[in-house]
Amino acid sequence: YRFSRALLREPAASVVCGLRAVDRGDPSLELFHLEHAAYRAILESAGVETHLLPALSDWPDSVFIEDPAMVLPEGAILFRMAAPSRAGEPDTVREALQKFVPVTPLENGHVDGGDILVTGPKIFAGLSKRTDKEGLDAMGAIVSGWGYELVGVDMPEGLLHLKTGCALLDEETILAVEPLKETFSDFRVLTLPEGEEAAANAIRVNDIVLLAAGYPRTEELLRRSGYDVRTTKMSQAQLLDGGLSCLSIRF
Ligand code: CIR
Repeated sequence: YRFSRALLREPAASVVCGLRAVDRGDPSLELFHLEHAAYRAILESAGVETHLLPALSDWPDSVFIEDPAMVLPEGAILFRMAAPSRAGEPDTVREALQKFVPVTPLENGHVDGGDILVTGPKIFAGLSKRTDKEGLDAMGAIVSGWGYELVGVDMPEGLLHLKTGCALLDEETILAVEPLKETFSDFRVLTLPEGEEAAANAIRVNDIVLLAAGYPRTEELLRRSGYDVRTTKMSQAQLLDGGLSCLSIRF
């Protein structure tokens, strides 16, 4: 959770057509920009140098830049994305990543970055609607060569990605929804208060934990547990099932 850089993607006008499991109305582009800029400013204030990539109108969900690729100290992996309207996104981040790390493309199957939780030498990966066994086998072949163990997680109902339901708070602590608690039996698990499960997609960035605004009991739980919590409005990304982790690739 110590990061010096992050890649972000400016929201495109087409973000109003972004994917969503349940339609609660289109996001407002103007508000999306404002919330995105506030998020970027918080990352900067946490000591992260941010790189904002230009908007891509061909890819409505491209603002959720965490999904097409991931970065480990050893290199980046360019995923293959299962959602047809996102399939071209991995190619759009290749060049930016190559400036910092060697890039290895996934050969088979599908993985979305939102399904990957790196906790250290152990990497958890959700088997979701977006991430399949073939994808994890292909990813496992890459990361095992770098010394990581990849652990597949069967997903509880109703979560888009693994990290829709959990977040790493420090090397030994994970914030998680109740159904994922067992998965993290090697960790201290802070369970989301009932009714605030949507707050699970928090991010630890250097000294702070960033949480979406509007979840007072989760905020209190984290503060009582000793974390320096910052909150930020995520109303527009949330309309498209997006959370804090999705808006950047941190490394
Ligand atoms: C999608 O359905 O792909 C986007 N509307 C939301 C992606 C959220 N990404 C994430 O949780 N990592």
